[in-house]
Amino acid sequence: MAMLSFERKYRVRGGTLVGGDLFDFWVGPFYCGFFGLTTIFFATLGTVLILWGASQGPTWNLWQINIAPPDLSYGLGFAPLLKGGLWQLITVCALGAFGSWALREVEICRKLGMGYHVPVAFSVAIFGYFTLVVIRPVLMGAWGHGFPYGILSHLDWVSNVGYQYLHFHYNPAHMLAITLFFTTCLALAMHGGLILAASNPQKGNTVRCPEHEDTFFRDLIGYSVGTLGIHRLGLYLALGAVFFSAVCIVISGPFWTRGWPEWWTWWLNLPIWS
Ligand code: 07D
Ligand code: 07D
Ligand code: U10
Repeated sequence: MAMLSFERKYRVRGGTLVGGDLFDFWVGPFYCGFFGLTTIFFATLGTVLILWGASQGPTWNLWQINIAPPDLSYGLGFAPLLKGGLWQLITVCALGAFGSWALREVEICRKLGMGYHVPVAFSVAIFGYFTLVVIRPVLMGAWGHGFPYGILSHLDWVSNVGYQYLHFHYNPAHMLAITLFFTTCLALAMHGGLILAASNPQKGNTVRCPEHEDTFFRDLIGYSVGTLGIHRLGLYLALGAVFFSAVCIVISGPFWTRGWPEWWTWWLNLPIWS
C-alpha cells in the first residue's frame, strides 16, 4: 500500500495514554497527542532558558555558549538563577521533553499495534543522561557534579572528569561500554552490507532471499544468527553499550575515588601469585 494511503487508513482514534480523544490529531506528518504538547512545551521553554542564559553570558559564539551547573557549595539545594539555577531548570525541561518524547512514541506504538521496542530503547538513552545529571550528582551530594550545557564545555567536563580518575580507559565498565559501541558499528556495517548486497542487485541480476544471507555467513564463519536475530543482537548491543556507559560513570566517584589503574591491583593481589 502506498505510504500516503496507508497513513490515511491507520490514522484512527485510540491508543492514547492521557487526554482521550482531545489531542488525538495530526499536524502535517506529525502525530500530536498530549505528550506532543508537553514535548513542545518543555523543549521550547528549555531552549528559551538556554537563549536567555546565553544573553546574560560573555558570548554568542555557538560553540562557547555555556550554562554551568551550580557550585559544589550549593550541595543538593536550589541555586540562584545565574549561579546554576538556570542549569537546574533546563535539566527539568530536558527530562520533561525526553520523557514526553518517549511517551509519545508509546502512544504511536499503541495506535499501530506494535511492540514498545523503540520507546524502550530511547528510555535507555534517557537513563544515560539521567545518570549523568541526577543519579551521580545525588550520590555525590551536589548538583555541581552534573555536566555543563555547552558544546565545548561539555567536552571539557568529560576530559576533566576522566583525568580526575587518572586514566579513565582503565575503568572496566568503560572498557565494556566501548567494546559494545565498537561491536554495534561492526554489526551495523555487516548487516547494512549484507542487505544491500542481497536485495539491491546490479541491473540484470535478481534479488536474493534470506536463505542467501544465511548461507553467506554459514559459508564464511559456520553460523548465521538469522534475519530476525541480527536485529535483536543490534538492539542488545546498542542498549548494552549505553547501560555500561551509565555504570562506568556512576561508579566513578560514588564507588571508586582513586585512579582507575589502581583498581586493577586486585589482580596482583590474587593469592595464586604468592
Ligand atoms: C546524530 C542524532 C542527532 C542529534 C544531534 C545533537 C544539541 C545540543 C545545545 C548549543 C548522535 C543535537 C545537539 C541539541 C545543542 C546547545 C546548548 C546523535 C545523532 C546532532 N551530548 N559528546 C556531541 C549531546 C554527553 C561527547 C555532539 C547531548 C555526555 C563527546 C553534540 C547530550 C558525554 C563528543 C552532542 C550529550 C558526552 C560529544 C554530537 C545529552 C558522554 C563529541 C552528538 C543530552 C555521553 C561530539 C562538540 C551526536 C562533538 C559530541 C550533544 C551528553 C561526550 C553537540 C544532546 C556528557 C566526547 N555531543 N556528551 O551526534 O562533536 O550524537 O562535540 O546528554 O566529540 Mg555530547
Ligand atoms: C548520555 C546521550 C543521551 C541523549 C538523549 C537525547 C536531544 C534532542 C534534537 C536533533 C550515553 C538528547 C536529545 C537534545 C536533539 C534534535 C532535533 C548517551 C547520552 C537522552 N571514551 N568517558 C563515555 C569512549 C575517554 C569519560 C561513554 C571512547 C578518555 C567520562 C562511552 C574513548 C576520558 C565519561 C565512551 C573514550 C574519558 C565517558 C559515552 C576513546 C577523557 C562519561 C557514551 C576511544 C580524558 C561517559 C554515561 C554514552 C559515560 C563516557 C567512549 C575516552 C572520560 C562509552 C570510545 C580516556 C568522564 N566514554 N573517556 O554514555 O559513560 O552515551 O556517560 O578514547 O561520563 Mg569515555
Ligand atoms: C529506521 C528504520 C527503518 C526505516 C526508517 C528508520 C530506524 C525499517 C522504514 C528511521 C531512520 C531515518 C529516517 C534515518 C535518519 C535518522 C537519523 C540520522 C537519526 C537522527 C534524526 C534527526 C537528526 C532528525 C531529528 C528531527 C526531529 C526530532 C523532528 C523535529 C520535530 C518537532 C520538534 C515536531 C515534533 C512534533 C510534536 C512534538 C507534536 C506535534 C506538534 C506540532 C507539529 C507543533 C504544532 C504545535 C501545536 C499544534 C500545539 C501548540 C503548542 C503549544 C500549545 C505549546 C506551546 C508552548 C510554548 C512554551 C510556546 O529502521 O527501516 O524505514 O525510516
